[in-house]
Amino acid sequence: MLVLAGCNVTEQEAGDRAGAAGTDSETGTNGGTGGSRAGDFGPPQGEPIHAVTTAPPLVPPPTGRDYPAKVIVEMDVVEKVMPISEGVDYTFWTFDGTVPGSFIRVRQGDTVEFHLRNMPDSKMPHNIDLHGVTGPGGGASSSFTAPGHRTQFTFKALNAGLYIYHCATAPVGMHVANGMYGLILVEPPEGLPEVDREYHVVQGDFYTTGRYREKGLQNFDFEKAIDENATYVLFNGMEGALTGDNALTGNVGETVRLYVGNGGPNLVSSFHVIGEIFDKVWYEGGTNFQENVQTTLIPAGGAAMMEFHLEVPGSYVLVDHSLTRAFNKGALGILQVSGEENPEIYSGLEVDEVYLGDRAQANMDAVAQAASSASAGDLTLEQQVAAGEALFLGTCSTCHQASGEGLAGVFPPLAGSDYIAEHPEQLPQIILHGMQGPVTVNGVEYNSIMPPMPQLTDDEVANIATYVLNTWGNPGGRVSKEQAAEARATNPAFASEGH
Ligand code: HEC
Ligand SMILES: [Cu+2]
Repeated sequence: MLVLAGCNVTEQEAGDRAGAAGTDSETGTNGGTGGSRAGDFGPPQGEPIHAVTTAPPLVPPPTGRDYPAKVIVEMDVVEKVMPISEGVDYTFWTFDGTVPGSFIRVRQGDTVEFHLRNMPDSKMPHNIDLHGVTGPGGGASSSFTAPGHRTQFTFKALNAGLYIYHCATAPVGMHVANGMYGLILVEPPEGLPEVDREYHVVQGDFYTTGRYREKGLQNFDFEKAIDENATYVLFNGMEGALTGDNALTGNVGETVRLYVGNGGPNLVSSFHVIGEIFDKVWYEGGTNFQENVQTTLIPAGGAAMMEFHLEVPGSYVLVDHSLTRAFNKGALGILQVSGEENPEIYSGLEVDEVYLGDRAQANMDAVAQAASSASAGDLTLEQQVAAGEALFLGTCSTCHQASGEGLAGVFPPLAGSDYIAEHPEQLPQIILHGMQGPVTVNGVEYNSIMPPMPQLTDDEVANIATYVLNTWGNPGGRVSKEQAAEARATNPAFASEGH
C-alpha cells in the first residue's frame, strides 16, 4: 500500500500550521498547508496599509507582518508606445506603464482592496484577473474599466504563492500579447527565507507585423498570434531590458532569489540561467521546492521562484532554453556578478560575447541612431560603420569572431581577406544568401556552409557590409541600402539556399 504522508490535513492541523514554519528545509516538502481552507486568519487588523509596488525588475520588501491586514493596491492602466527593440516601437497596453506591470506583495490572509484606474487617453477598456484571487474571474468581472474610469473590488488572499495577474478583456490574447500582465506574491504567514537580492522577471511572446528587429512602429499581428508564431520572445517586455546597463547585478557570496513569471499569451518557458544551477526552485510558484535544478518549466500564466548562491564572478545569461527564442527572438537577460575570482570552482575565459552577440554591448545607440538617420535619408559613412559594428557583433562574430580573424580551418577570416578585396560587390549577396562550396581565402581553402540571413533589413545589410569593408585593412568602400535591395533580388552561384 502506498502511504502519502500528510496528504490528509485536518482543519485543526491546517490551522496549527498558520504562523509556524512551513516548508521543511531538509526535504522541501511539508505536511500540507491546508490550502485556502487554512488561509483565512480572521478579519484585517490595524490601520489599512498602502501596498508598496515596484516596477520591474525590483521587488517590494517583505511585508514583515505576523497578522492579517487590509492592504490597498492602486494600479493604473496605461496604453503607451515604447521600444520593443532598438529602433523598433510598439504600442503596449500596460499595468502602471511597464511590462510586466508592478510587482504586488501581500501576506496570506490579507484583505486586498484593489483599485484599478484606466487612463483617460486609453482607447480600450481593460480589467484584471489575478491568479491569486479566489472568486469567479479572479477579479475580472468586478474590474471592467472603461477609459477615464476607476473600479474597486476586495478579496482575501487565501493561498500563499507566486501568481500571475493579467488583463482578461476580450480579445484576451491580444490584451496579454500587448503586455498586460505582472506578478503578485502572496507570502506564506511565516514569510520567505531571507536572501541578499530579489528580482522579478516576466517572459512574454510578442507578435508584430514586421519581422524581428524591423525598424519603425510595429503593429500587433493577430494572425501570427493565433498561429503562435512569435516575432519576439522577451524578458520584461523589451529586447535589452535585462542586458548591458540594465543587467541584474549581484556579488560573489550572495544568495539571489528570482521571481519569474510567464505572461504568455502562448509560449511555455524553459527557464534557465547559463552557468548557474538553481539551489532551490519553488516550481509553479507553489509551496514546495525542488533542489539542484538546471531548467525549470514555467507555463503560460504561471510562475516559479528560484534561489541560487553566487560563487564565481562573471556574466550569467538568463534564457528561455528553447534557444532560437533566446538568440533570434530576444529572450536573453544578464545577471552580472562581481567579486573575487574563484579558480578552484571555475577557471577561465569568459564567453558572453559569443553567447550574447550585440546584446553584450552596453548599448545599441549606434543602431538606433542609424535607423533614425536612415529614415531621414542622411546616413554618414561613420554612422554606417558604427551601426554595422554593433550588428556585426552577434550576427557575424559568432563565426568570424569579433576580431574578424575567423577560426582556423572552420570559418574564413574577414580581416585582410583577399576574397573580399577581389569581390567587394559580393558582400551583401553573401550576407543575404549565405555561401557554400569551396572558397579560398588568403591561400587557405574552406568548404563549409554559411547560412543566409534574409531576416536582416536592407539598411542592416548595407551597414554590416560597409563596416566589414572599412575595417581590418579591407579595401574600404560603401554599400547602400539600394545595393542591398538589389543583392536580395539576385541568385548568386555560391548561395547556400536553393532559390
Ligand atoms: C554560422 C557561421 C557564420 C556566420 C554567422 C557568418 N558567416 Fe560568413 N562564412 C561562414 C563560412 C563557413 C564561410 C565559408 C563558406 C564556404 O566554405 O563556402 C563564410 C564566408 C564568408 C565570406 C567570404 C569568405 C571570406 O572570408 O572573405 C564573407 C565575406 C563572409 N562570410 C561574411 C560574413 C558576414 C558579413 C557575416 C554577418 C552578416 C557572416 N559572414 C556570418 C560562416 C558564417
Ligand atoms: Cu486589457
